[in-house]
Amino acid sequence: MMDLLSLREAEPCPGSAREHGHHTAAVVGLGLTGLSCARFLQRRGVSFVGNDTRARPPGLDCWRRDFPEAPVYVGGLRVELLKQAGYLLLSPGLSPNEAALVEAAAAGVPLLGDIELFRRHSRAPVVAVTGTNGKTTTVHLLRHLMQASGWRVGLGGNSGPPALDVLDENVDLYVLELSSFQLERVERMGAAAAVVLNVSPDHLERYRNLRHYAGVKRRIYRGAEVRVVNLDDALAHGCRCSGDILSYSRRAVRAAYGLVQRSGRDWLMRRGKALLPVEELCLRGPHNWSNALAALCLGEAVGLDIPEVVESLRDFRGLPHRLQRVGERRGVAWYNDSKATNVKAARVALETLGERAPLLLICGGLAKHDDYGRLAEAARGRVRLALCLGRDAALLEAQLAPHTDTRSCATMAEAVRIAAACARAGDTVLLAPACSSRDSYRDFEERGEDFMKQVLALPEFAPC
Ligand code: UMA
Repeated sequence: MMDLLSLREAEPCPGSAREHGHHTAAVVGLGLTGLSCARFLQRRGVSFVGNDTRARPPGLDCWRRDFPEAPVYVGGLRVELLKQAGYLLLSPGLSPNEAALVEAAAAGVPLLGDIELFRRHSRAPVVAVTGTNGKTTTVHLLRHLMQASGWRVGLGGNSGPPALDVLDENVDLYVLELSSFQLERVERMGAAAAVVLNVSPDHLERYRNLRHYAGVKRRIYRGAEVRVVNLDDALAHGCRCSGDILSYSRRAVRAAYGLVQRSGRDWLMRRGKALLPVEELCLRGPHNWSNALAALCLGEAVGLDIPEVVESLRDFRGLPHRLQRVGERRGVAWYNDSKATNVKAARVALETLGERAPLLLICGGLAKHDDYGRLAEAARGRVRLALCLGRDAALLEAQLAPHTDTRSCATMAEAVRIAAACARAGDTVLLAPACSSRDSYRDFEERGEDFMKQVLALPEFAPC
């Protein structure tokens, strides 16, 4: 039988599962990842089937158009089909506790993810980044720095494009953003450099507790040549793995990279030497300075000349929907942090922007297994009015009401209208939902775009 797991063979061999009328691979989940797995298998001439629990998964039409030869089954997992496959390629959103998957695994069918496949087939070094918050900013910043130095960089993973879609690009280095869901199915990442940026409660519907979630994140360090370590977050770096360590911290002086105060200004610092004042970065807030320190460590770990590229930090403008300054209207600043989908991220936004101005907060959506009392704590003394939206608006209102005025809004348009009417010169209006967008939107990006659309349509609005 061909080496099913390495999949380096293009053709099925005599005696293979395919010859017996079975399929080599079963792609489970017809979302973005499932489609990227199918493209990968098709490029290599491996036969496959598709299966999804949903009656109309988002990738179904695309599957039927692009892989007409590959049978597809929707509306439930087919345990007999899965047990006959050579291996399963699971999408990250699917819990491995699904009964059919447990049964297939018990029958000896390997359960892989797209990242494991990527790892086995990539021919360039990989930098791997995970963390509850800041992953996307860090990977884009790292790519920006590497490109400024002439490196060809393939970027993919959790914030897209799916990793397997960038696998065949001609690059010097891959930078992968990885979620805990993706890391569940990775045995040994073997990255050139890896980091867990931070760990705070998220996805606790899938994990037993925070320690379990943190442990899954730290799988990213397995086999790493250099472990980049955030000394400010104990949950992020406790790991008994081999490999060199490169550390950063906003506090500890013993870290290789950190912050230092010189003449009343905070500077990014490398081994005691000041690099750049943080106020010259477009990225705002201490959490983003941490992300910048992580990107510098990762760059150094793979051979980037940091003093040479440090100037390029200045022109990295950040990413949409992440504490993005939208513009100003009648002396009121407007920010879009739709990506703040959990309490920790929303707290960071409140702490960062609430330093300087009273806030009007737009929040809500689909609440997570999170401590919304902690959001209320951060709102106290900072938020003048909270406008609560979405399915769990009442839950957020109940938590916030002891600390600030609250209003419930039916739509984003209504929230923006009320915020515009109530804001006074010197205030800041901030969208930081602390909730998933999935009750009303496709994703946080669609939610952020809706917010921006409403805001940009306000009379006299001056965009950035
Ligand atoms: N689903 C089913 N039945 C199935 C398969 C999936 O109900 O048979 C559901 C899942 O439970 C989930 C949804 O469908 O609610 C999407 O799951 P998926 O695995 O099909 O998702 P993809 O479309 O492949 O997108 C995934 C990542 N999504 C998740 O991990 C949930 C995307 O990250 C990622 O961009 C994409 O792969 C490419 O790598 C998004 C995300 O929300 C941004 N990630 C989470 C996060 O950042 O917190 C982890």
